[in-house]
Amino acid sequence: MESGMQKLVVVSNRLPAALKKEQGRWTVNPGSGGLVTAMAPVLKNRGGTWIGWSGASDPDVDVDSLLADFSKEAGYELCTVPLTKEEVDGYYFGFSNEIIWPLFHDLQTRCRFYPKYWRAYLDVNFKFAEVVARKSDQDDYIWIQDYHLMHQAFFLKSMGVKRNIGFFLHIPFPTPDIFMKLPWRWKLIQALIEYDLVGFQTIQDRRNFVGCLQRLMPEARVEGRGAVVTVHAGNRQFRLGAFPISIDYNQFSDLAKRPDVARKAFELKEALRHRKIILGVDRLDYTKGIPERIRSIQTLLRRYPDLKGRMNFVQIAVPSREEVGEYKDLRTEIEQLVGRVNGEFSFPGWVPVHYHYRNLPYDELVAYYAAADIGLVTPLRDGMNLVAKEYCACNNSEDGVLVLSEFAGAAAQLQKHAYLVNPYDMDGIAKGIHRAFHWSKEERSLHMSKLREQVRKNNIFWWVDSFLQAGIAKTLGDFPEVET
Ligand code: ADQ
Repeated sequence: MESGMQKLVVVSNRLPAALKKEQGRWTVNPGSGGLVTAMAPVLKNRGGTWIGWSGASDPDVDVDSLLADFSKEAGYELCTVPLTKEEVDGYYFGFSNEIIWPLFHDLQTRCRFYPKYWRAYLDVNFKFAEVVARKSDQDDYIWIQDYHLMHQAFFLKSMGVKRNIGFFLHIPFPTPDIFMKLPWRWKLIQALIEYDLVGFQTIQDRRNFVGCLQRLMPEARVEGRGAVVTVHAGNRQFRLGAFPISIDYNQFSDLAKRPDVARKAFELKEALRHRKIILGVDRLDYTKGIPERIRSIQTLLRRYPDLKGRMNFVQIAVPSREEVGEYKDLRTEIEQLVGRVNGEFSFPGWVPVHYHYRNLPYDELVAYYAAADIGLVTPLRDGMNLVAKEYCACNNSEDGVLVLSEFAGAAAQLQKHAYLVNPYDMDGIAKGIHRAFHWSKEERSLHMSKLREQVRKNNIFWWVDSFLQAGIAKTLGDFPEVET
């Protein structure tokens, strides 16, 4: 640990290592996402702790001893918040996934505003805050991740615990008209203004938050311009910022260059007889617009019959929230749609849609990215969307095209060089794909190289640095501009 640096305490719903029961035995599986990759060196250098739920609700598991070895190797402490099955049901599956997730993605009709969910959310947030209070001291910097834990600053203050504390929202923040539907809107806003810094993915999310705040507290005012501003609301003064999250660009680009991965990419192209590959990669979630995307492929083939036999659409769907009824229904809907489109167009030797419902190893995922001619990323709404950035990072040959939803946070940064589409507009997506097929090599390479430069510069390490700088700096200096 480097001396003189403020210790960092990261708090998220799940720890970066998950406990899983496999064949009757509990094992620790390290997480591999971008957040873990970016935070690990920072936690190691500054010294730090990551607090979260381990994924085990079984009272007989000795979680602490299971995590001790992992902590030693990682170089920072892992600390678990034990949760019962009932708590997980109410706070995670209930409040987080059935209220905040759909509401903040503008899908209010999917919300179940049950008061018992709200109570469970508060109870679990209080439990987390008790652990944060115990595991940190006044000089530490506390960084709370995401919508499951919006009440941390509020509860710490109510306990009389003083901390410098920041919050980052990974999902969008809705407009006032949508946010005002939340029965607990006032309490949530009151909780969020207790942070010293609240970070969003885009400037638009930040504007939406200010809009909601001013509906509820008309006297609230914003001072400053640029990526980080100061808000005065009642007796509170705090910072708001836009920090678009990103990926470890080099890790993806280098992996795509590795000879075995490049060979895999070539084998994929060969298996598909060097037809154009259109690729979709998502967690199986209703916000990702997968059914709409498959319908747009159907439209594409109906409108442009010359493409029959000349392209393949590959959709990789990563299993997610499988125990939830709505997600099971979505899976069925997608499978039926894939069947319908393949039934309508296939002929001997050609099946237009290839659908994979499984967790691919990373090198295989990267091989798909590297092989694809078009990255088709069309969420109905998304905080950022890392798949769009991963696709660009892996496209070392710079001859791919990114077709991107205008409602993904990533569009704010990538709009100049991606082909932007409305994910609800099947004709528009079909037209976009058709146009992208006809871009010249020069055009593709010009746009892709610009996209890659953007992702390489504003990578995940830049994201961590800029948030911490905004959270820890006493005065607001010059913050890198964020594209709106
Ligand atoms: P997600 O909704 O999960 O994240 P996204 O940003 O697209 O969405 O990230 C998905 C991640 O899953 C990617 O990093 C991808 O590589 C990974 N993945 C995809 N297929 C995989 C596979 N087969 N095996 C393993 N991993 C796979 C939320 C918000 C987003 C926001 C992120 C980060 O909803 O808007 O971008 O957090 O803030």
